[in-house]
Amino acid sequence: MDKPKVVITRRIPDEALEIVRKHAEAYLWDSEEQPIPREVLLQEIRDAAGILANVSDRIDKAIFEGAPRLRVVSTMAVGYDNIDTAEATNRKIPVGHTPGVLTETTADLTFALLMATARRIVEAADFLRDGKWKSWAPMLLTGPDVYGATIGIIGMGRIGEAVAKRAAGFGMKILYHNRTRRHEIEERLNAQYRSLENLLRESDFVVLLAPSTPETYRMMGRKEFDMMKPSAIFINTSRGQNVDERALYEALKDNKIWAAGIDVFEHEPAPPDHPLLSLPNITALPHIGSASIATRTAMAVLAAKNLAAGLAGEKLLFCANPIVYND
Ligand code: 8YV
Repeated sequence: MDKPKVVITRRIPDEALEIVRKHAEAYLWDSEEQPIPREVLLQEIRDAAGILANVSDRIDKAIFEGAPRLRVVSTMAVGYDNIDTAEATNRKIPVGHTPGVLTETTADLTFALLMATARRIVEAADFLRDGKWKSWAPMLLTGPDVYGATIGIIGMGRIGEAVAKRAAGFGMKILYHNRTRRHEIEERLNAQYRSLENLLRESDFVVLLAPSTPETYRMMGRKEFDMMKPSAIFINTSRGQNVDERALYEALKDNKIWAAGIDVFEHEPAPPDHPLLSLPNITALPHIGSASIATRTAMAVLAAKNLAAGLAGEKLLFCANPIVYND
């Protein structure tokens, strides 16, 4: 019997590609630099039974309408805000994603960004490389301490908890805000629940880790930045859509907050002339939260397994819309 066709929108590690090729004929957009053009995706999806996508592919209604044979969508990410899951659910198409395998790696990067922003590590490395190190001065390149400071985590899911664990190791006071209270984390990590407003007012580091949903769209805006301490640092390793970038720009420019470290933008890839990149008090990264070799490989393998399960008519290992399995 002929294998079903699938579309893979990016070059993925061989291990994952082998899993896909066991179960399907793969159309592979074999590039790490260029995203698959929309017209190529629309063309290739017409007779495909599956798609292995990632965060920068918009899997919207037009894609579903143009893919009458589609049986499974699998994304190599924990977040699936780029996929019209409501449309997938209407069509009884399961959407696979990759939670769990990236938790610790993303928490590492979140903490690295927090430390880099506080201790001005990128700026200091550039200072040295640019030949600006002429003499030692007591207050040269100084920043706030991380050890013993108060961290406020917005979004206490898997990654939030992993960041809290790291914060505990740094002797930090841990505050959190979440849709639901997590009593077990409060006990285990000595974390304290706060309203969003109180968290913003009390924290030295505000770390945003909420998923991107209609409710969290631009949840950090002018009002929220105004509530933060002028000495506070804002970190975002979730989604750019959760932040009003203009309000962040103004808060940084007018020194309403001390600095920010961000791994995500509302529109990615962000161009080099993005206004936020013109500011001295921001450390910005190109969405590398989960970018360790082992984790990206594990994500690709899990995405391939979700795809294979969907093609075989089996339940996905991790499904974003499990409602499709209800009768
Ligand atoms: C991924 C992410 O690197 O998993 C997510 O939701 O944002 C990152 O871990 C990215 O989505 C790659 O597709």
